[in-house]
Amino acid sequence: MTKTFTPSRPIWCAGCGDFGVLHALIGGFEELGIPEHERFVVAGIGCSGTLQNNLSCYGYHTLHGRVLPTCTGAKLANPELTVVGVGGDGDGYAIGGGHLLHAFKRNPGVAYIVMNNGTYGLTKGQASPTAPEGWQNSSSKGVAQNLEEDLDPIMFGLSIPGSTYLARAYAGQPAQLQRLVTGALEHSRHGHGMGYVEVLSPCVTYNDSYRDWRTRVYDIDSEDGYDSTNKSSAFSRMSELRDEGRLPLGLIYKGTHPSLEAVSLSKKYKAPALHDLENERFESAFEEALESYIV
Ligand SMILES: Cc1ncc(C[n+]2csc(CCOP(=O)(O)OP(=O)(O)O)c2C)c(N)n1
Ligand code: SF4
Ligand SMILES: [Mg+2]
Repeated sequence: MTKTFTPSRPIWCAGCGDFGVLHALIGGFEELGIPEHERFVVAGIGCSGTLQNNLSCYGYHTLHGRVLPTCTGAKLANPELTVVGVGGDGDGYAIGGGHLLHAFKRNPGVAYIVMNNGTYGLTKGQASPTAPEGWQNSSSKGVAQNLEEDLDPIMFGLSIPGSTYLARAYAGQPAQLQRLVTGALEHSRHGHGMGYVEVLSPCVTYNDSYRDWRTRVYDIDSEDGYDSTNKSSAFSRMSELRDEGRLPLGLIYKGTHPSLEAVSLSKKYKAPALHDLENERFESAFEEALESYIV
């Protein structure tokens, strides 16, 4: 690397929950001693998708909804990188929803942090898949009431065999948020697969949910007898809490399943970035490939 850039200041509204997520991610990188050149942060489209500009890392602003396939490709190309996906609920659960399913199923060594504010913040407050039925944004006129039930992405993750780390945090509870984000980074870096954290991150401009969420959050980490290693009992408990209108926070599930890179990379199928480029065999193949483009 010959040039470094100073991270820019966030463009978010004062009070946006995404500030807390940025702080937790920086804290996690520092706590685990991950050097800047080994951090690769892939961001979605939306207010949340600007986060990678505000910390020291390699960053990539991907197409709307394509955070997870991009992260998966990067991890397979160079498993030595710490790959982190960041984005919004619109990005990850609407246009990117199909990719979320397959990422849970494939379990790549990627940390994925979703800033869920129940709305499309950047495009001025339309309902996202996590907006509750009957919701209407707090500021703009002409946006119709949401007629659909909200999606619970943690329950979605629990229903997919292969998912290994499912957590929910709240931007208004920074200590727990920090612990869960650092846990997801550790999980994904140490070959256990995808570390997923959904962060309830209020949009103060279009869905100022701080007061409502503060009264509804429920700390599963301190519930006696809760077993975060049992998927089916975790699913039933999440379902009960949903019926009671609660928002469970904490490490909801942590299990074991081989990571995508562990099952697909081997001595024979080596990650592209780990090939010895000085090797004469590759040098001639590279020259040959380049020549094939000359007409
Ligand atoms: C293919 C495509 N479709 C639509 C858009 C318009 N668009 C920009 S951001 C966004 C939604 C952002 O919502 P979310 O992911 O929740 O992020 P937030 O702004 O709330 O952080 C949409 C629909 C786009 N940029 N690209
Ligand atoms: S519009 Fe909402 S999501 Fe976007 S920066 Fe402002 S508070 Fe955050
Ligand atoms: Mg959003």
